[in-house]
Amino acid sequence: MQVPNEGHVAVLAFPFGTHAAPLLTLTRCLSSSAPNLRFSFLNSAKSNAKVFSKIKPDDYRNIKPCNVDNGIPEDHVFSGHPLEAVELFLRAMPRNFENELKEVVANTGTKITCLLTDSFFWFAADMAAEMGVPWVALWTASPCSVSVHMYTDVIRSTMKGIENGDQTLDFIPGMNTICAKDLPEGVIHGNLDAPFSQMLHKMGLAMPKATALAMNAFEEIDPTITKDLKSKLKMVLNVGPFDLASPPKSYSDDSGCIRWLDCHEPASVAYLSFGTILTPPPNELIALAQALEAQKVPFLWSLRDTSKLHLLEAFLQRTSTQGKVVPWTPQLQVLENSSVGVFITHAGWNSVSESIAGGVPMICRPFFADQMLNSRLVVDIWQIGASLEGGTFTKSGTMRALEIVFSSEKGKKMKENIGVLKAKAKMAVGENGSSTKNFKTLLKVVSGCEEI
Ligand code: U2F
Repeated sequence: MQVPNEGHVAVLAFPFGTHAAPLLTLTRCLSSSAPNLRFSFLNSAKSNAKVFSKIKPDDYRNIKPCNVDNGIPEDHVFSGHPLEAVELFLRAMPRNFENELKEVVANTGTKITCLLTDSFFWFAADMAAEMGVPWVALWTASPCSVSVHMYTDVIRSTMKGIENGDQTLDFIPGMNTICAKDLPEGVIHGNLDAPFSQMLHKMGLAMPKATALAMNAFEEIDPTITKDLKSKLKMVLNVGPFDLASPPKSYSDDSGCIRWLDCHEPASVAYLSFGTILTPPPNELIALAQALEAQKVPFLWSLRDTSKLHLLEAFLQRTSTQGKVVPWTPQLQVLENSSVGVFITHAGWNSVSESIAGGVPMICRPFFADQMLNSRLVVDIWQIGASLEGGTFTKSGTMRALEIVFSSEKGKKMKENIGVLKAKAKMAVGENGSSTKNFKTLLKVVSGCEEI
């Protein structure tokens, strides 16, 4: 495909959770296909340092990290509220991005020809219109969850006054099995006026103005929702799963996780991780530890040192040959290792997607945001995982869930189902696959070759 010699793509990242990393992955895929384009990656200094430290300079020659103001006032003393840094950043938007964009244009002497942003940034619709350039939004989670935010007003008016959490969203295409209680907070429950809820609401309203909505998913995973989104938006481009489309060339494994996994029988190990933001409460961590020990399941557990404190020293000693507890794992490679038989997860989208790519069934313990939706998709729609009785970790409930995945007919079926989904994902990123075709279209949009 012919790509132009000029062009300057401004990439605007959301610096919390696992948002900037997949946006950088997509940027790297685009930049290696269009080496003549210039990419400026606008993100907080902290998040830029983190995401760029994981890749080699040779892999981002035409991508320049640019730091934006994180909105934290000098001498600010944090109160300990988990969303404080996020809310300060939201308050600094869009001014911080606008200021940095001016700098970037002045320093490079090249104007912006495309805005590629985290889809959270609703203000990019007007920004792009003013600049007269395309706006490409990346939704880093599932098609189902973005659809929920597009339908927020419909959900609010239809479900007004309904108290039953089991009420389904059967009035939205593809959501017959999704229940009110699966919705992220800020849609119908929780504080609808909180800055984060408002951002998501505005995002849903702004989305039809986007030139294209890109997603780290593949069309075959949710055809009904993808079709519906296509009928509402200018362009919907599922271009994932990123980890299959562009597997990392190298990884670091300081704790020797892969070596440890290699010493285990196929599909015998439980891998545990709860993403980058949350830690289950101490009582649940203890119940989980008791279940693993009682069930004698070999386990690899990604657990930050601060959370490890909640596990009794005696447990860690007793299970030192049965399990391995480390602060960070090369998760992609872990899930691809044939010894892993189950992934105990919070159902963050990246983790779900990586588990599908590895063909590993899940046990889901969702906590917030899109995690309840993802868990519903995993357990009831795709049937590639189990949930927990009562929704939280108890010793007996976790033992039961482990039994289901490892030793029941249902568990066998989950393994088959996830194998089928994995094969579809591989096809999607293959030579003539849907994600590959969508990526080519995305490349045209970003490089200015597509009529818009
Ligand atoms: C937020 O999710 P998180 O960042 O908490 O969780 P994931 O989406 O599952 O992403 C975790 C990533 O961190 C990696 C792992 C994933 O790519 O491979 N990782 C690792 O490499 N090693 C480890 O030991 C532990 C993790 C949010 F909370 C979710 O609700 C959203 O779905 C998600 C995406 O928007 O962002």
